[in-house]
Amino acid sequence: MVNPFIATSKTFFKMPIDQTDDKVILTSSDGKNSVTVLLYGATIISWKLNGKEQLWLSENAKLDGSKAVRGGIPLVFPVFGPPPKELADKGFVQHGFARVSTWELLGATGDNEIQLGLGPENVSDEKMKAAWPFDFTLIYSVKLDGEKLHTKISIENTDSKEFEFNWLFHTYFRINEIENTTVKGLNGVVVTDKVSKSDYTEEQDNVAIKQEVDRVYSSAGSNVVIQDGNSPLFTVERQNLSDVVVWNPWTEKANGMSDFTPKDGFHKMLCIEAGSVSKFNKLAPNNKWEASQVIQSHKL
Ligand code: TA6
Repeated sequence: MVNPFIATSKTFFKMPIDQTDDKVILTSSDGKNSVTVLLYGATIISWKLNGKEQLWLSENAKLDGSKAVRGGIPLVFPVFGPPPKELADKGFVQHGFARVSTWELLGATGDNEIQLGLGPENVSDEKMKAAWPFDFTLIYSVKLDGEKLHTKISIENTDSKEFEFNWLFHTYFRINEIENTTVKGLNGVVVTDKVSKSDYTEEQDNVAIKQEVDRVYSSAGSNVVIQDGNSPLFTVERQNLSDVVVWNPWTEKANGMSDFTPKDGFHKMLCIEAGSVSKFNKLAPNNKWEASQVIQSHKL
């Protein structure tokens, strides 16, 4: 059951909110900043500051509910990456059902924040629901705050049995040029590198991206900063999200994804993904788990 005690969309908005049948747009009172959320997957598909897009979205990202959105901020729950075999055998897909289910707009909870909800009744994929048969309530909050975007998740176990899960914000940042881009704040962090198929400790203060990168930085410390040369582009602040995934598909993998266009678009995007994915989180009945990320743009 989705929490019924949330302000309904009839709540008075101090910031304009426009809702169509498949998306909701929250605009700042000065009209300069906005965030667009597709109800499918509660996927943020646009975040604009002074009219300037901050996120990367593939030119042929599917926005019709036919598949997970290629870009923006897809949501990963209850499993990150390829599912364990016992789930895969039952039809569970990579990154779970949150990003491929249609969420409910619950309404505004302040003058610049909206909430969306997901429960088992919203998961249309019956195989996935049967493979992960738990009662739960997800409440997702999206808040515009000047040059910052706050995204917070609350996961409640409304079942009588404990369940375990991963959570991740799969954020596609729009950058100027990948060859000039580095990531600061990961030195000294243990890495599971899916490309080199090795584990190591990051030694670079400024991690450069010069080829396909697909790494889970576990228990990363402080904030992570995406830099263009010596200039900060974005700061990613995490609460209760110990891990950071760094992903750029580069040429071959970009060519292999039909919904990734333009094919050289990997030069203009970098995924820095705040999550809790290096191990499963256990949640007992009637307990809640909350986490958030605050992304700040310095591209103004
Ligand atoms: O977050 C990195 C990752 O797990 C990569 O391994 C790559 O698969 C990426 O997610 C995109 O996954 P998707 O299922 O959206 O194609």
